[in-house]
Amino acid sequence: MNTISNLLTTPMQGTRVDVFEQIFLVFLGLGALVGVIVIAYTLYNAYKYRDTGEADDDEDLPSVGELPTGGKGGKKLFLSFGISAVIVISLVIWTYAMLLYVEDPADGTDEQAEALNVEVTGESFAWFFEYENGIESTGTLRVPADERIWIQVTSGDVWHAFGISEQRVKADAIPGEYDETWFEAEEPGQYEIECFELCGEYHTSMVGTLEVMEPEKYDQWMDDQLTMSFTMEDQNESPVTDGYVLTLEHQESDFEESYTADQFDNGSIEITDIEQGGQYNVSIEPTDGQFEPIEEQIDMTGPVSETYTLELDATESETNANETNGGGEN
Ligand SMILES: [Cu+2]
Repeated sequence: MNTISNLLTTPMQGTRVDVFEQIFLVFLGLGALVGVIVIAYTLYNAYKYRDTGEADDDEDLPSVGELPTGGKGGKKLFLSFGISAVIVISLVIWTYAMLLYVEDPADGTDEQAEALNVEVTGESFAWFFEYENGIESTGTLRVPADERIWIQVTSGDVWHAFGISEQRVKADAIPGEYDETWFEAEEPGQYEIECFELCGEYHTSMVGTLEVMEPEKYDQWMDDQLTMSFTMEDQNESPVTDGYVLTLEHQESDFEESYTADQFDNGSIEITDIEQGGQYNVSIEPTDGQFEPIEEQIDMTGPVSETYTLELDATESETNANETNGGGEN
């Protein structure tokens, strides 16, 4: 009883694994206790009222056909029913509170908005993950350890069910709907993701991996995903080191940066200060009119590596040639 009152008064916390383990242990402990008491009391009475072969002159001895009145004017009966009722009602309330916590541990706070949110899509027969920053991954969900992760689960075709048994996670994946749940993995490592809804021929192979990483390693991985590499080449595939400026503009945020040719290393640049995936406009402008400008759109869902061929502008180079010639003549 003491354990239950403690559990009732302490604020809810912990992972799903903790919660379900606590519920299991409390039910196991109380069930075992009640079992021991009932069996011990039965054995005690069986021994006490055993047939000794001698007639007993105990007045309390019930006779055949007599209804039991309950010992001591019904006190025993009242007490046992009373205690049982208290135990059962406490268990119901406590379990219900625990399950409410599992349903919504954020409890109206904006904790969820600040947490790591990942959209999970099941589509025959694989799992696809999209982070809030637009980075995508197929088959493997990478998350930092010791952090609450919220997932919004949906399906691209038929009904599936997303589940990670070791993290006590399960959510329906239904087209057009989002089923939201959360988990918090304490131990770095790999855990199996399975589909728990018979969805077709390759249902059993619809598996994935939850990779729980040390937070620093996760940050490093995410930084690597948010990296763009650009290389400028001429028609002969030799690096171009001069005469252009590259502008990178994010369509959904105010990120806009320009990189001049001298910021490139032998015609290549690696841009690592990007914080958002998604749609980017890339434009490469010649600084002295030597090349054709390039306009491109990039949908960043992971590390980007692009090579652009800078074509000599035919008209410009002719003009340049004429100008140079003209200059020479003068
Ligand atoms: Cu499935």
